[in-house]
Amino acid sequence: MQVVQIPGFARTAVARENLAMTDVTNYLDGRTLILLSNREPYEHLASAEGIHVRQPPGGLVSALDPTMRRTGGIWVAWGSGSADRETADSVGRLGVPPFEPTYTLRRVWLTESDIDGYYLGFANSALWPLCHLLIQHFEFHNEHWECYQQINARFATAVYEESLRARTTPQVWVQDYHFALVPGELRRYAPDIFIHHFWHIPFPPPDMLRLLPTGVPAALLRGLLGNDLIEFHTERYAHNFLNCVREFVPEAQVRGESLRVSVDGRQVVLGVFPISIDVERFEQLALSAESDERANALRQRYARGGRALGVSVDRIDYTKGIPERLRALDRLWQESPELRERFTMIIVATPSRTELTPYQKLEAEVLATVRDINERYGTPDWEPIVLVHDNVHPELLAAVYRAADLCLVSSLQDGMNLVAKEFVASQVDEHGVLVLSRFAGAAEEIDEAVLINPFNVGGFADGIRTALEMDVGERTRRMRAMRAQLRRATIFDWLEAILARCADLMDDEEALASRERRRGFASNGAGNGSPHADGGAARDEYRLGETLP
Ligand code: ADQ
Repeated sequence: MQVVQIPGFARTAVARENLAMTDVTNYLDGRTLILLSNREPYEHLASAEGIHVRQPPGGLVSALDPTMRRTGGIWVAWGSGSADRETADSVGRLGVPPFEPTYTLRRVWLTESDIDGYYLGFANSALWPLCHLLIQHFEFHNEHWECYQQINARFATAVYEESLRARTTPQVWVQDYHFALVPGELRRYAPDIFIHHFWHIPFPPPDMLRLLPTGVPAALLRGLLGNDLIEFHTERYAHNFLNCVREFVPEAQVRGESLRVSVDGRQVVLGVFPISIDVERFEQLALSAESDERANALRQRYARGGRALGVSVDRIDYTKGIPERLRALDRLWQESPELRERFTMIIVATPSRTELTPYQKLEAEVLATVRDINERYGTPDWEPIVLVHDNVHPELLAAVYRAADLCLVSSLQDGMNLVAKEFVASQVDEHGVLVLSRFAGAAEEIDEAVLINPFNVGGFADGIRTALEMDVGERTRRMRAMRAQLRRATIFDWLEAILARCADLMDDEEALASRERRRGFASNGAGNGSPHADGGAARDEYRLGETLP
């Protein structure tokens, strides 16, 4: 087996490591971080030239990979690459990064039918639409739910096995809606382990969960209540979660004002941690000479003669409001003919979850609507919408964001929306306006954007007009304020805030356990001088549950 190194791969990885980031390892205090996510940080792919390794794009991997490399943790994920089995041992383990291993990747194998039921089925056809309040796309099949339970149990077992191998006390961090049942399952094997969970998408109000068959909402919530800490982007999502617990988990006591739940004699804490991006990386990409050249070329081609340039970047997903955006543009050019030829829109849209019918229909609709708009309004000199129907590398994205005078984010619902933040970080010339859906988590955080409601076509078109007509002074003032705000809240600040909160909670737990032990020793006649009576000794003695079920 030969593994080919992709040019630039190692360089990119090392460059990221060198970026200024707070050393969050302090907060782990020697513990082993076990991370669980659906997507893996390194994927091996077979090709004619041999086996390639690839780091899937995305903010989460680029923020967590350096942390894992420094701390030597364990990352558990679905082994999705075509050559993943050949590059791992018989259990699915391998050292990563592949050319300079510092931590362990544990791959979990899924069959086609597992993926259909757990990932495409329950996670993406039931939970995803419900969490985004888009019930017209909601589909429930009992076999998908059963598969989701089985696969969650399989991942929980893998995490548990890895926790037994960890050299120091493990701390488990679960990512997202693919794994709602993992914390509860893991807690059964390992009652004392510290588990926390980041929920990347909105958490819905109880009426949405009520669309699931009886018993399913309670099972999902009990699974999540296996955590010690659950992290959301916004306070609204945290309160929705608490309202769901009130409604579906009668044995739990909810304390809304302190964002806590008491259940099974344990405390579950909720926290609000809005995710962000690697701001410095986007800024550097946008400032590079290549970006400068690309941005100029883009403006010359699409924004010459005083034309404005708009951009949008999304996966083709019905939550992102792409048809609504196209309707608003259509309305704008219909009602304001003077804006035709004055403004070109670059829409970067990458296919996503193409196995699912709603996604196939949406893609076809987007392509047809763009064609129709271009035919109706286009002139020999002007193409209203330039569709980049592809995945674009971050260097090019940064240049497009930099070149643009406005960025349209029109999500119908969105946990946060990182595109809004990437645009702001890349706006090094400070001339762009962010037109942002009030239903994206980002709208609760970013001041100075032009907020729109994507369901209101006329209002959305007015928002675009406002952005186009905004004078330079106002644009610069707003962008400068957004950039200053973003620099104070990067993905590394997010990571640090979460790990710091975990450290505080673990200290509290250890102090409590230590007090209880002291009480126990006292009643057993053991003195306070016992080596087992302090928190440090408790940590050395840490034991997980006895056996796997
Ligand atoms: P997503 O739904 O994927 O994430 P988003 O936050 O916008 O949504 O992140 C998408 C990422 O993919 C961005 O980094 C963007 O640059 C990139 N991307 C999109 N289209 C691309 C293209 N055509 N080419 C290249 N890159 C592209 C989920 C939740 C969000 C939440 C994030 C993080 O749905 O609400 O913000 O997780 O928690």
